[in-house]
Amino acid sequence: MKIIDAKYVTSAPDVEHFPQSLPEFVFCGRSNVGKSSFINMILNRKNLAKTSSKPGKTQLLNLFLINNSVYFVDVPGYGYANVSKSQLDLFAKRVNGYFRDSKNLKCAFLLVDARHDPTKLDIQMVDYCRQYGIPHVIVMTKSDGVGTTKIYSRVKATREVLGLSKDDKIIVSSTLKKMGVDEAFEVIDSYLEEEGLNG
Ligand SMILES: Nc1nc2c(ncn2[C@@H]2O[C@H](COP(=O)(O)OP(=O)(O)OP(=O)(O)O)[C@@H](O)[C@H]2O)c(=O)[nH]1
Ligand SMILES: [Mg+2]
Repeated sequence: MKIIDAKYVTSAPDVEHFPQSLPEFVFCGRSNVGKSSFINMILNRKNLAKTSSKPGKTQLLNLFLINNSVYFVDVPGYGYANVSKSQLDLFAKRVNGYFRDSKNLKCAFLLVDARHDPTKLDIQMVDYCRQYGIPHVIVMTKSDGVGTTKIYSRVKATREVLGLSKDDKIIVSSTLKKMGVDEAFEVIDSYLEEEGLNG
């Protein structure tokens, strides 16, 4: 898929508010893990998805329309202590509702921080996808914060903690080094081809 056009469409509380029925790719993970930054990087747009050093920036399901044919969905992050419990509950409700109700979700990009072992909530997210048969791929963000010699052991540890098999794909990513773009599009293209849609 070559990005010809990418634009922000709307922020919606649920899938009923999505303007069109199009194939969707969702980007989820802990608050501040780098979801919005990853979207901007792969779309090669600076601040299309709003990023922030303060967690909890993304609160609704933010929809981006790519080449008038695909949606990228930027969802609220989970599990950040500085956001009130009631707000976290609302975010979780929106994300769970999205997974439950979306009929067009092709693949979930599950982002985890390369610098640390996946958290309990990360593990839950992967288990959830497995349980409901949601195609998913793991993205290890902020890999620039790990020395190049250490990254292999970080990938290995992440595989172990998340219980991934050899065939489960991991994308090592860094927005500073622009790493992970081609790999992300390989995944996206493979799902679009499956649908007979050439991106
Ligand atoms: N060094 C480094 N910093 C990154 C990377 N990706 C994201 N960041 C930084 O991490 C912070 C959070 O990034 P966001 O993209 O806003 O994170 P998010 O997951 O969308 O956060 P919420 O919307 O709050 O859930 C920002 O300060 C980014 O600049 C990366 O690959 N390397
Ligand atoms: Mg965000």
